Amino acid sequence: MYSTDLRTDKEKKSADQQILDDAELWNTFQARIDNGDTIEAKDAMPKKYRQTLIRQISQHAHSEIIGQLPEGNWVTRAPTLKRKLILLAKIQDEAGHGLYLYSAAETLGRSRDDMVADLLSGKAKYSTIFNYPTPSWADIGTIGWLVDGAAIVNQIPLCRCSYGPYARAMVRVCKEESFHQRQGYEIVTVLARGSAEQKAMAQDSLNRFWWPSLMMFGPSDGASTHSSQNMKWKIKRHSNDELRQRFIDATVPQAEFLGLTIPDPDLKWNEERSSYDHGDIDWDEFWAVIKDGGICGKDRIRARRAAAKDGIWVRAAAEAYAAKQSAKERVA
Ligand code: FAQ
Repeated sequence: MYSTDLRTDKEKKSADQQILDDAELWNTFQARIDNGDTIEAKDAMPKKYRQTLIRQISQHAHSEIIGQLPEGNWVTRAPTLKRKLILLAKIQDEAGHGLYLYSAAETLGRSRDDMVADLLSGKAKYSTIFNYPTPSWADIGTIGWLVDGAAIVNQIPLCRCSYGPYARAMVRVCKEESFHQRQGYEIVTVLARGSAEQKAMAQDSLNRFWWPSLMMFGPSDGASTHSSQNMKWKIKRHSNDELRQRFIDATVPQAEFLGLTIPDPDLKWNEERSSYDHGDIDWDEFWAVIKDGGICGKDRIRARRAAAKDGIWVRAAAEAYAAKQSAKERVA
């Protein structure tokens, strides 16, 4: 229904002819990347570059859309009217991020309908973090603090990604994520400074979300299939482990400031590296959540399928309205 592929049919055909799959043309493309050029939608590009971007950007879009669900769980139960308004605004921001990202991916030639179909059929991935439940109000604070915090660390470098439409979308997304992170940290601060029960609620939430937040950065570098090529193409600017370490180093002092304990007995400041050493991440859990959807995967997809079904009449009405408008314009 919606398409932001900016190319005309003729341009699409000529870009197809130019798919840069032989070595010499890959080199030409690589030289542009090395030169710091920004690649735009109408530029010729290797098929693999296009495909990897469609994969990453659509997964990212799906994460933003599915990411509304754990927070949506608390809209009707937010403790005050002010908290409810802030939460609603944040969830709407996440929807907006999903839409910019689907639009950025569409410039590469895949329609939003097709990408959403992949999500609803269970074919497409989205971030594992959103398959964890949010049973307490503290989880809303922890999501802002840790999940948006991790998202910022991962996404700031994406503002300099080689693909222009993705990089530009990321600038606004990161500004909004920054507000989200602060509001989450503020919720956790209030709880950590509140009654013993409230502090325990904040600690329990940190205990449940710490390790899944570290998994958001993807598998360790040795197991990351896409990193090496994506770093050559400047889609990625830093490895998964580098960004994870950056997040840990920034977040540990924030937890200490609140008097909360990071649930990692092996966490230790390493003077030599000027960085924290940390315990082993349970990669079996990570891969199991990807494969089976973890605790909430089935519910998440069920909720999106219901939303797609309930929204059929809205999309039909929008299409009918658009058709009427363009008929009117033709007459005028
Ligand atoms: N979950 O080779 P790599 C947010 C997959 S947005 C599930 O290292 P890559 C906002 C990966 O797809 C959060 N799958 O992959 C918010 C690949 O599988 P494939 C989302 C994962 O792409 C806040 C395989 O593992 N952010 O939080 C995950 O080079 C609060 C091998 O991995 C983005 O999407 C995972 N965590 O690096 C919303 C940022 N990690 O496709 C609401 C953009 C890896 O080959 C509330 N994406 N996989 O079958 C990226 O930066 C990258 O795609 C990485 C993964 C770093 C996520």
